[in-house]
Amino acid sequence: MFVIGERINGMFKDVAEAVKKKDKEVIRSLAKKQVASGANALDVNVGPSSDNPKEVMEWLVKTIIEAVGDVPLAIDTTKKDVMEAGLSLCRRKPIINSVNANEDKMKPLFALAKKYKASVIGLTTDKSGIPKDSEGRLELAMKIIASAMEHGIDTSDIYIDTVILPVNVAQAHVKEVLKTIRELKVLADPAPKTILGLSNVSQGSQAHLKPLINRTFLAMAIASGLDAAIMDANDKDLLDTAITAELLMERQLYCDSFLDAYRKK
Ligand code: THG
Repeated sequence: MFVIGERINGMFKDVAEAVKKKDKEVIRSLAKKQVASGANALDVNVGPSSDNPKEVMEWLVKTIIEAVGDVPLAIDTTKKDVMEAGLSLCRRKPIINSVNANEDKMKPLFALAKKYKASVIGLTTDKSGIPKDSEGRLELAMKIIASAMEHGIDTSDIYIDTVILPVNVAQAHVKEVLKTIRELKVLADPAPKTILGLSNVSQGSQAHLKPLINRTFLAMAIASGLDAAIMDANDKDLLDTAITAELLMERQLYCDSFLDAYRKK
């Protein structure tokens, strides 16, 4: 499982405050803690309320690199200039988070992916929003894969995000998302990687239920073939669940110390 830590996102109060006060220590310690917990990459999102998102992205990326230089970053923004500002500072192969299936979105961002040798997360959404079923999501996924190929991007550099919504308002979407992940693995050859913004699923649910919903859904998604997740890397039960689900799917050889063995790798 490729784990992208979700925590450096301006939607979290501590991050928004650190940005306002230019308090590097908060960001540095969030970066280090996620990596120590097992994050393979870190998501970086300036949050919804920033009025100078480009500067904030530059400050965040620089601060994170000071703390954990070798860790790949997922630059999480809808704005092209903010995206390029982040990508241009990355040392390790960055991840563009994200494009959707609109050609006017894909064209400039696939150009950036070539320029910075980045991987790309493709959301199965377009101008009409998020499809309600797996057929709609698959159609958009295939559009993204076809367009990537036209732009000379390898399918192995594409992560398809089948877009999970909060279960409290979009309950029927959950099984459609899982179905899309399963079908992507057989429909496209070579198959793209699949990814989810996991915590979306429990947004709006009661706080004590969120970790339970997250880890149950993650186990189901891994059983469906999920390769990567933007998630709470600091939640030890969640990571243990991911490791165990992968073990049960025979993605790792069994031994009694499988949790430690995975973390040592
Ligand atoms: N796909 C892709 N990128 C994404 C998402 C996605 N980036 C952003 C988001 N979705 C993933 N990151 C988060 C981070 C936090 C939460 C959800 C998704 C979250 N936070 C809690 C809440 O809002 O209830 C807690 C907030 C708090 O404690 O202040 O749920 O889907 N490609």
